[in-house]
Amino acid sequence: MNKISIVLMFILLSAYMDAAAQQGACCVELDCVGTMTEEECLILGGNWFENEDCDAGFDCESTYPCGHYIIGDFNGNGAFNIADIVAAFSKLRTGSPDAALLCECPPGSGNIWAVAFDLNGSCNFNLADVILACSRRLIPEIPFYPCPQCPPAPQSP
Ligand SMILES: [Ca+2]
Ligand SMILES: [Ca+2]
Repeated sequence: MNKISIVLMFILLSAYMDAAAQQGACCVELDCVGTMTEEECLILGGNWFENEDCDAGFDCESTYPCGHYIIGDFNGNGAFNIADIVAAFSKLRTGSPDAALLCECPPGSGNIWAVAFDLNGSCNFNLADVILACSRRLIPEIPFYPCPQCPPAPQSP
């Protein structure tokens, strides 16, 4: 091995060590459990956010878009209307389109689904939700219930 390749290896190795030592915030479920390397965070089963710091008040909940939706808003345009019902029904019948917001719910469960279109609080999306949405078009008083484990955040005024 000549000198150049030894130097090159050293540069590559130090770059690798730098990358490995990069610190970030580690969110396990929605708790910021510490500031560490990506590898350490993965061992804990967390999600890692480069250059963020738990001690500086990094908010894991802000990384979870599933708290920010309007119930019934399948297509993600910010309101519930007939287009959402059509899209949701089409998804059940033909497999598309996907909901605008697909969320892992409960957080950390690995179960990713159309959380905004769970209207009966059953924590899944199926024909019962579409039927409830149709009923609501006819009788506006019919309430929607979000999945209790992944409710939408209160709307800011
Ligand atoms: Ca909509
Ligand atoms: Ca449901």
